Amino acid sequence: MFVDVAKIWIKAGKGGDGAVAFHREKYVNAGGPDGGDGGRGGDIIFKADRNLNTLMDFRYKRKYVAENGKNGGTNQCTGAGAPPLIIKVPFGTLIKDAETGLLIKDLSDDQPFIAARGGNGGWGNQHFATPTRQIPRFAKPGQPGEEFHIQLELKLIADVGLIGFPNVGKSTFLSVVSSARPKIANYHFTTMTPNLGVVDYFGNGYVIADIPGIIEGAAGGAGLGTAFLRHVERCRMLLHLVDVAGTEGRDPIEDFEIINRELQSYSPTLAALPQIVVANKCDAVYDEEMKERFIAHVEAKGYPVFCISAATKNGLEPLLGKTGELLETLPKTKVFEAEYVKPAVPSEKDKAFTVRKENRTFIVEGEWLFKILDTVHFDDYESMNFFQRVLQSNGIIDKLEELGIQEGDPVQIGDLEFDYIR
Ligand SMILES: Nc1nc2c(ncn2[C@@H]2O[C@H](COP(=O)(O)OP(=O)(O)OP(=O)(O)O)[C@@H](O)[C@H]2O)c(=O)[nH]1
Ligand SMILES: [Mg+2]
Repeated sequence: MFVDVAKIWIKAGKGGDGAVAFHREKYVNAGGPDGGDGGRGGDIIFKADRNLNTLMDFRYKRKYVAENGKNGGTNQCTGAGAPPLIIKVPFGTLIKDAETGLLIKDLSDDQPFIAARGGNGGWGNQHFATPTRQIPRFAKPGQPGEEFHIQLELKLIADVGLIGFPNVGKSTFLSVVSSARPKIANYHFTTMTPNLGVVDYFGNGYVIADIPGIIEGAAGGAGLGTAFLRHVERCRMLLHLVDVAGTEGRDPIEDFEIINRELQSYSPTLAALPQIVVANKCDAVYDEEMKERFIAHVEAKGYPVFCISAATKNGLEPLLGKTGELLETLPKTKVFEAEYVKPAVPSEKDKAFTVRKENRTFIVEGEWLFKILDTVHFDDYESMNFFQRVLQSNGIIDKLEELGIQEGDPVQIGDLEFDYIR
């Protein structure tokens, strides 16, 4: 089964906690603090892999969690960092923020991409010793790893997109110009999943993508809909195949116009790509006039048109040559620009806070403050002192006083509630 979209959840590892430990040695009493730092949590890394061509695996496994860093140890021992979790995806996979749909990364090269960063390890108590605080009984916990709900979306990478009604011979064409062997049959929607083929062009190759046929109303969901058009969205040009023999009793001019309308309603950018029109099944034409009318129609609209027969391989050379020539003048395959911006993590410097009074309680709020709060051990005198100094040195005490706080008034900071003591 071909799967080209998937929603998954990724979570990088948490950093290991810093250790609280004191140096122990025979004949040495009251050694200094020597608790080591926690190791970094594992990152979540995406890497494009040429051997993959579907997002099928992500149907069955939707949670990807990297390992946590190890906690710090005694004797200044730093905990081990966790290895990254590497997720392999096909070339051309887009990573989007699941909620907003904004593009985080277009994975269309070999470069690994760190999608979620592991948390830093916490500092061990060895860092918190000062001349006046010689026995720090606290250490910092590791930071959490980043986590995201993301949508993966495959947009194949090809130079040329083959578009047209079902049964016009797109797959037959691909099979005679490349070594690809797509299924070919005389019914609609033989092709249910995209096929890629490489055309040899003076030693260089260009890649053609054959996608399922499009019918009238496809943009509204008719037939297989237009979802597959995403696989020709990065193409540099299109080959628009039309059955000029009218083997199914349709008029080629009408077919041509319908497809262009469907393209337009799916994406004006896609519809504006350079198009070469390929009049196929010329071997089976019995109404020469219909064919001539068709050629005159598309030429009048400014499109180059080539008459071929994919079945008898007639007329292929000039078409493939022209396609190669045109490609030389066109920009490279599109790489989509990232749109998503990670919400800024409040930096140490950005110490904004608010204080408000509700009934008698003074409520202090500030993301950074909540983070520090997480690291405080309230049963430890030194640790409490440290927190009090944070409140003092950042002007929070001043602000409380300014708002008229009195001895014994309740103060609430996150989950912590205490009575104010001057
Ligand atoms: N006479 C004639 N028949 C052709 C030619 N090219 C393809 N056919 C036939 O047309 C039918 C459809 O061919 P496919 O290549 O499967 O068509 P398609 O456009 O890929 O069709 P879908 O995958 O269903 O969209 C098959 O029976 C082919 O043998 C041609 O040049 N001349
Ligand atoms: Mg086909």
